[in-house]
Amino acid sequence: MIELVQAVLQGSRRALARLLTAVENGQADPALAALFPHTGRAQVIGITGAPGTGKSSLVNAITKAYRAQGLQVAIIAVDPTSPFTGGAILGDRIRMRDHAGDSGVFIRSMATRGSLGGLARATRDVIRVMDAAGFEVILVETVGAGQSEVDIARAAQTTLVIEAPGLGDDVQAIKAGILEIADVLVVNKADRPGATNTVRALKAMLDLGHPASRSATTRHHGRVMTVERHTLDHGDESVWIPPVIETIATSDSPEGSKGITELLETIQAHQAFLATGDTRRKQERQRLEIELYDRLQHEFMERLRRTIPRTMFEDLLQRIQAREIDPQAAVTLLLDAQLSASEGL
Ligand SMILES: Nc1nc2c(ncn2[C@@H]2O[C@H](COP(=O)(O)OP(=O)(O)O)[C@@H](O)[C@H]2O)c(=O)[nH]1
Ligand SMILES: [Mg+2]
Repeated sequence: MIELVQAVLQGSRRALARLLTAVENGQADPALAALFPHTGRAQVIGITGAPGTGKSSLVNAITKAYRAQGLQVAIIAVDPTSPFTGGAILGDRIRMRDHAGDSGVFIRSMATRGSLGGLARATRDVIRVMDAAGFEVILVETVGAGQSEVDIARAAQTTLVIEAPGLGDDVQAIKAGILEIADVLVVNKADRPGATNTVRALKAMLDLGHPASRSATTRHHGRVMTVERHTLDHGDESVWIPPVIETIATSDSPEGSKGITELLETIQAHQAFLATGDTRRKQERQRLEIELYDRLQHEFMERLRRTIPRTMFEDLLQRIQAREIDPQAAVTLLLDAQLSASEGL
């Protein structure tokens, strides 16, 4: 394992692929511990949104743009709805042939094999390994549908939420929770009719979410930039208001691709915003806090399952249903049993 870690740190792509497989199988804890001091350098960008909005196409376009700047890019495509060889991921693989033979691009697809929570944990680990392997930019594509995707997106420093016109009721696809995690809102397929309406609807939703934004927002070339909030209850803390960017991710439309440069500049602006004062450190701390509790909870339940016989759970359930004890009392009994079992070890 130590040799594998060394090889990954020295940039071996083959070692990286092998280690990632071990990570996904949950067999790489010592390697992850050894790599951890080498993490925290990469720019992690989450790309989330409903299926078909053009996330993979955008990832492709963004990757090209970063490669043109000479940056090494890792891509993680997370699709919880897809079995391991599922259609979406297969499609992505084909699209990613664009980058075949470029050692500055590394692509990894992930699909759920167990719980969605397990997928979120594995994704965080994969991000770390790629970070330690020296990738400057890590793009994480997730299907924005539920809480777990939100958790995955939270692993990113900058989260792009992708919308597209013509996918049903304008912004209906965007749920409030998804909007909350957006640092940048992207209306892709700007070549399609209805894009302007989608932009307008998103901006209206943003104004609702950030009541102070209308008055306090400074506009720079028509774009919403970082603002100072001047309301009494918020002090004068600097706030990021998510800009809305229009893009065309595919280059085969008559107009060619559009908005990619602006999107990269906006991501850069958000990273610069994070770099001001304490923001990045606070954001990372919050991220680590969520992760710590998540891992603790998971590990604790695992230990409980390992030490307490299945029959005890079933017996307790029966007694609860028979109204002999209440659920909280059962929890106390389980915790006591766990405690005495671990003391007996
Ligand atoms: N017209 C148009 N089509 C696009 C654009 N971006 C992506 N598409 C197409 O939309 C479909 C879904 O794109 P994909 O990137 O797979 O979406 P994902 O499911 O969000 O990853 C594909 O057929 C793309 O070629 C765009 O900007 N304009
Ligand atoms: Mg996709």
